[in-house]
Amino acid sequence: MASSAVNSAIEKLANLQLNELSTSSSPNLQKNLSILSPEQIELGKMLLELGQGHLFEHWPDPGVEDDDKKAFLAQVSILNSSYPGGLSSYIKTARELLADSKAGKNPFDGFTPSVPSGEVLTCGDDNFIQYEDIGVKQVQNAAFVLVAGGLGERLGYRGIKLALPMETTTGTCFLQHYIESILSLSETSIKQAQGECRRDAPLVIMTSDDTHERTLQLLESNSYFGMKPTQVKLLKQEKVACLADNDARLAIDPDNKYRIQTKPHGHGDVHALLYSSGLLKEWKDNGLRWVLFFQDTNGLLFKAIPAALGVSATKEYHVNSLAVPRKAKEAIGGITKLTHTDGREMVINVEYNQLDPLLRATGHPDGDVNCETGYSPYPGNINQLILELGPYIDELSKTGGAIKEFVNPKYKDSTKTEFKSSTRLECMMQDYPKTLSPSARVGFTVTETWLAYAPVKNNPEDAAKVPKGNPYHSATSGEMAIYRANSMILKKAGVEVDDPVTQVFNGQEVEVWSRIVWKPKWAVTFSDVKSKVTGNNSVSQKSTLVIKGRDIFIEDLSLDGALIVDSVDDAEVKVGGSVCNNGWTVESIDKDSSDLPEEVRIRGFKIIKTEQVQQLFSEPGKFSLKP
Ligand code: UGB
Repeated sequence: MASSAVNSAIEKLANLQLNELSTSSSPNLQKNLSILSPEQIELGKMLLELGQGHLFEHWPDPGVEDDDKKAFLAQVSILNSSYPGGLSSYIKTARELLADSKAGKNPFDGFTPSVPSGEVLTCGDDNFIQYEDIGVKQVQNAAFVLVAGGLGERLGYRGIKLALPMETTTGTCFLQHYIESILSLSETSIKQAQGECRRDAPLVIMTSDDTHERTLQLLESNSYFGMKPTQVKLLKQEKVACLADNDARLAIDPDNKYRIQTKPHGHGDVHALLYSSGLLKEWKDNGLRWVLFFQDTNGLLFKAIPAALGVSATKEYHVNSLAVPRKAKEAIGGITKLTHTDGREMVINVEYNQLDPLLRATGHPDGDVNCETGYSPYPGNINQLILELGPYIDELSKTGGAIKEFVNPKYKDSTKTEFKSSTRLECMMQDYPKTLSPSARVGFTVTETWLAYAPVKNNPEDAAKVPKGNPYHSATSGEMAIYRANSMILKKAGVEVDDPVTQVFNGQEVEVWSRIVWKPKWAVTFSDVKSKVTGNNSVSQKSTLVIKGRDIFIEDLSLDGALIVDSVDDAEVKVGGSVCNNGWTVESIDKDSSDLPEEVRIRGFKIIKTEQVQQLFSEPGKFSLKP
């Protein structure tokens, strides 16, 4: 007993001497060793070894602000454990990337860009319908991953973007629409692939400290919008440490000297999080084959998913990126074929801020410009990725999900020795293919913009400054795009829909189509729409048509006003005849009027509900609505 006490005392003394030796470069840390646990001392030593002694320069004697010192090391512990390879790896990469940036090294050095070829789809034609059919069958083998950790600084909305109404005719928010789309697609998939096993499609939502609580609350206060809570998993990404200078010295938070300043690391974190969560393996064991990634505010994305999944399955793509024709200088990346002088080739997204310099450096003196089609020759990446699960797991087993990072410091002057503000490493989910071997099957699928892409990213002031002809990517254009897409789809299905009128809201000129909205349970594919619309139908421009029930059939309807039809799942309703009323109108509002909610102000208009035919069929059976 006595000898073990002596041994332990000797050991403590030896440790103390060792710790004092290895912290001698920081007298302030050394003075405080007695208040720290062995783990905290290890973290402190690690920081010193990584050249981060400045973090202790302001540390007072033991007894003063001890809790703050411990909280600081607790944060260091999180920063260390949440980054693959820990802080030492982060700082090493940062030093390399900062040196490259200072030297003006082009990340695409040695690569020549050219226009790649991919699958181009036209909504409604036979090819599209065929791919949709194949894709829908595959949905039951798919998991869905929504990246929603972004703060949406460009939009400036105070809430989380997933809670924003996608359109204000029904007020459905993005998350509700996404979840209902997944549920309906799964339902259709299971029906079509008769006899095969039934399982609930998993949905992962990547959140961050900026969005996590509010995302959870949105789900919980709406009963997960009809999904089983066990179907949905939230994975929270951590922010990464900010860098104060070219030596990658960690930046101290200006508001708290005992915190390292942190900033988001980018949507690329999703791969490491999925890998470390163990979900990928679980999905594989459950027989899943696809992982579909998507972003927080694109109300059209599910219109292209079935066909794109059909392309993935047919062409056996390991990676399939969805794209739309891109306007030069539009803030979306360009899908580009890069060929290296050593013969390497890859098809990859070149981010919008890098495409112009890359083109100029490789013999295209005009940079990022439109070609004779009026669009950039490089398809625009809309960051909806479809990955085949097997090869994805194989790759992640090698990389742990780490994605090639970049750094984008804003220098004070041309000497590039000081930053205007701290910077950090970032990574993007679409950079995943960068580490793949040349044998990987990487492709992309282009669909029309009106069908697949209408993000809500820009605040009204910035949207109004977008060059004429380029998309606004605002709440105004995002909502109008929903009406346009639904109108165009009905037109393709044989309905006479009036041409739109042009109006200006929040300084943006937009096409205002009939306000046609349907729930995903009514139709998730073009074939669904076609099967539910027969005879001679017409919808005037001033009209609003809202279809909420599953088995609602539109037959010989003439609509000039507002019509809202809902039904329970066991009711079959035929809607026809002539509906004429004063309807719902779109009225311009002042974006600065403080008595309106922010969701309305950022659109510049509101819907005035004057008169409508509204009918709910709440009993099972066959019904007809012919006003
Ligand atoms: N996001 C996160 O989950 N975590 C983060 O740390 C950051 C973002 P932005 P960006 O298709 O529209 C991307 O900011 O970065 C989520 C592509 O890089 O809206 O400007 C965030 O919540 C670009 O190539 O987009 O540009 C959101 O859901 C182009 O394709 C998503 O990541 C463009 O999107 C995107 O974040 C586009």
